[in-house]
Amino acid sequence: MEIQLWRQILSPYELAVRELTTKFNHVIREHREKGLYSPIEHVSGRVKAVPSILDKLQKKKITLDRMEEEIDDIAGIRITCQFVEDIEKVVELVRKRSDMEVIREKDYIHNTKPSGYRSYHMIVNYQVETLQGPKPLRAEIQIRTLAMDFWATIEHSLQYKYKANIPEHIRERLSNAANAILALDKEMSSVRSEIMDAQNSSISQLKLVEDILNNIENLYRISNKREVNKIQDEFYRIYQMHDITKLKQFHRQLDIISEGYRAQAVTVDLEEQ
Ligand code: 0O2
Repeated sequence: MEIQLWRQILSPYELAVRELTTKFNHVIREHREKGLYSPIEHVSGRVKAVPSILDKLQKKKITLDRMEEEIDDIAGIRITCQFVEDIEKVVELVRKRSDMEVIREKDYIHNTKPSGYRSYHMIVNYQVETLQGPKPLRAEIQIRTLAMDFWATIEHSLQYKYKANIPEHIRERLSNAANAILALDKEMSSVRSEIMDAQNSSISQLKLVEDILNNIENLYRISNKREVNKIQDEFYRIYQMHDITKLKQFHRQLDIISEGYRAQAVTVDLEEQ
């Protein structure tokens, strides 16, 4: 097939990968904006490389004209989570979305592959808009923990190097490493609630500080600079105390002060009209 034709065929898949990556990144942002723990830690995506598509076609004895019908992972999205428990949450989240339709799920978490590979795969129907009109296509969403991803990435690069013939002693080491990853995920799950509490309070503290800084920045526009400098110094003093209750109190007071200044600014505006 001509290179130009490959570009044309793969272009909607590139769009799908960009859109899906943006959408799942937005899920992370929405959680953080609400001060909530996000079950999605990281999102990445790729369009399958042409040689990799050709290898798969050959391996599965698929003709080129059936490529789009038979290969599910031309568009691939990878979602990594911190904990095994988060995977189910992400799966639910994908199932509930109205902009994609799940057509198949493969649970390699409960049915670990003989290689030691663990991951949850969802094949979805997704539609992109192109100059030629709407284009329905399929995408594969791989959901796994950071630890599973670490193992899969290393093993994948060895598969690439050795093709199907990874030497026995390496295979054995990989299998040991897969068991270690399983144990690591279990260990992390056992302290999940403590880790989540710590992360939640750090997210809400970050949000609080962000709100305070925005408030102070706005005050510079509408009030006396010397007054705001004093408020800012007070913020630094409280911030250094590492006391979230005091910080929350300061935030509330700042809100009241800002309200007062805003009301004054509106009155002056009205008087000038
Ligand atoms: P690449 O280079 O990542 O694109 P099937 O459902 O069997 O008809 P398929 O697509 O082989 O078809 O399904 P499967 O087994 O779910 O594999 C899909 C993808 O999962 C693979 O794509 C890999 O990305 C990943 N995967 C599956 N098994 C393993 C494994 O043992 N080790 C690693 N590291 N990854 C795996 P590709 O096309 O094989 O490769």
